[in-house]
Amino acid sequence: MAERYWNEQIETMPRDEMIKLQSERLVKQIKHVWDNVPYYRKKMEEKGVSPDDIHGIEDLHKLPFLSKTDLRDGYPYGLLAVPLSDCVRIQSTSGTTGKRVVAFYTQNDVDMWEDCVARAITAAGGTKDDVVQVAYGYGLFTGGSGLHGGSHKVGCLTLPMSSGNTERQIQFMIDLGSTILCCTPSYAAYIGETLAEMGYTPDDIKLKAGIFGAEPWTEEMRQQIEKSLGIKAFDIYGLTETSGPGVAFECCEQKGMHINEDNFIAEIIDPETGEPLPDGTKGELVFTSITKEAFPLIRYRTRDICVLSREKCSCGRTLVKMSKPMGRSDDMLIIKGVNVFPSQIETVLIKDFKAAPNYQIIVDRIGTTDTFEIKVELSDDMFSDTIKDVVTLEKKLSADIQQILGIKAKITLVEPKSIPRSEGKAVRVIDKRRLV
Ligand code: DLL
Repeated sequence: MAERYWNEQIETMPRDEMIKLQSERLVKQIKHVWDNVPYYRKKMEEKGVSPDDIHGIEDLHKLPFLSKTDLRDGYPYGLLAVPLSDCVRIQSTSGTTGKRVVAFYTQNDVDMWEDCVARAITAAGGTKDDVVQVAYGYGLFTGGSGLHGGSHKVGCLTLPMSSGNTERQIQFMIDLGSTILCCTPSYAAYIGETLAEMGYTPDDIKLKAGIFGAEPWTEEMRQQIEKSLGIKAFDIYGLTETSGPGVAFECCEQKGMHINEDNFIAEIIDPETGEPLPDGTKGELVFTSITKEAFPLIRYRTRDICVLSREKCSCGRTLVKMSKPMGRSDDMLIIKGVNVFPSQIETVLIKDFKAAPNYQIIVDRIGTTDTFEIKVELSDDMFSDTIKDVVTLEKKLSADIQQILGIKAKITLVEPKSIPRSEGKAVRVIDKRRLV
């Protein structure tokens, strides 16, 4: 089947034309923030740069970075670039520490955002004939309203379920024939688990695709979700600060996410030095939003670690691709001096368990020594195995974890269903060291 695009002209635009478009928009955007946001003007003046120095994307590196701290300092209106009366929406991050970040949208900003999500839904095979079940949380979180708006734009029949009430999700899915499910990957795994518990198989539902994001998930988890729901699972990326989901989306190749470059210029930098790194190098993702009116972000440091690739994609899109984020630089745990990303642990667990495991990473400190425990839930099948089998599994997990991370973890196997399920972003790490 021929690949379908939401905006073919943009999604398959030749590179030189895209650079020209980005450059024009960047020049305009820099003038906009200089004229309307004193905070930006001050930061630019401190770096000795003015709009006269910015002629195109080749000058991007001259501009100062913006971090979450800047957004918190500017809370709530400090980075607003239009009169508040021109704004039609506010969304906010799910941050649990410190002040939340609030993002503002004009009607044009909402239209741009929904257009980006419409591209993602189309790339996942969505058309106006689809029934889209939105099981991301609604409210200040951008997941629900973002997918909802994109689904409307495509003309899909939209089911605004929000997250939670999983049995009811499944009942509606069956009764109303949902064909596309949108939620976090951890919630998709939970829905798959509940479907089986309710005595259904993937043949009893009409789902064909899922659009999952908002948290890191591994290839192993993708395979497990695809199997449990009988679908093709697509990744979607975004953050509140840059509008929400839809900054980047996966196509049929399922190998990296295309960044909507006509709206967001992506860079990879060395997180330590801030130096831009070439495509293909792992580093911190930085975005400049070149079309947003109300809340433009210039060189915003996402903290997400990934790789950009400009290799030709079989879907025909020319938009640059980002790899799945390999964790956030601020999510990385340092345990006994070793860098640990929860996704590394998930990969091992799924490999050894052959299924999406439910797990929790617990880090603590006794005296000056870190303790590192991984609680892993046994499946019903394993629970009925002999003690000997369970001990063997525990040993294998422990050895595999040590091999990947270079440090030893205490593996604790726990009863089925004893680890809390997630209906939104999963909380995998309990770092008790931060509490003191
Ligand atoms: O999570 C927006 C979103 C909603 C994206 C629904 C996709 C789907 P925040 O709550 O501001 O916004 O969190 C943004 O979540 O910096 C990443 O660390 C992480 N994240 C988002 N999408 C992915 C993904 C929404 N596909 C932060 N894979 C980002 C891995 C992701 N991490």
